[in-house]
Amino acid sequence: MSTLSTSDTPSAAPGNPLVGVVMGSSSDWDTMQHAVQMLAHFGVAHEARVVSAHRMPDDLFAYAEQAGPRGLQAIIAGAGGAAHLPGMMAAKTPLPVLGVPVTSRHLQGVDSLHSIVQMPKGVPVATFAIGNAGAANAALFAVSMLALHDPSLATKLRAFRAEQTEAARAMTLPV
Ligand code: RP5
Repeated sequence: MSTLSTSDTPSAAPGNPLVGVVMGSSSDWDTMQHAVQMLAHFGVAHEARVVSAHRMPDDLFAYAEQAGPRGLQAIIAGAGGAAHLPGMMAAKTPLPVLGVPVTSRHLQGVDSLHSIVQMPKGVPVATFAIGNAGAANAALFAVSMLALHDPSLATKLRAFRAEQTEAARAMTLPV
């Protein structure tokens, strides 16, 4: 990947991505854009790119190895089918990896879910729901982690939750 820094030095400069959003194919974007939109909503610096586990294994290893030194705090990884990307990413970095099962053509993402959630003991991937909700929630979970050390982000997260509470309280039924 030509856009990757090769520096070993941790980078904390403002604007540098804190969350990496990776996916196995551009066909995953319809789902994974919901993670990116959520990070953008909270003003969390992020990046998004295709890193295919089976078509770009060397790039996957390079991304994982450079993620920490580049200053990433978490990686959201989405893939479909035999979804190796999140697990292999977790195998190559100690950073938190949040896995998003993408709906697949033949098994509707149950294959993706099982591939991601069934990590053997010792190398965890935090696994979210299949599809758009999982992508959005993975981003919200990353926001929650970052908010532990960012009071301004914590305030935004509380406001986001309060909006949902108000919206639910305002719900009406047709009876
Ligand atoms: C996986 O295979 C990707 O994550 C995607 O969900 C699925 C299909 O990829 P394409 O054939 O659309 O590139 O690697």
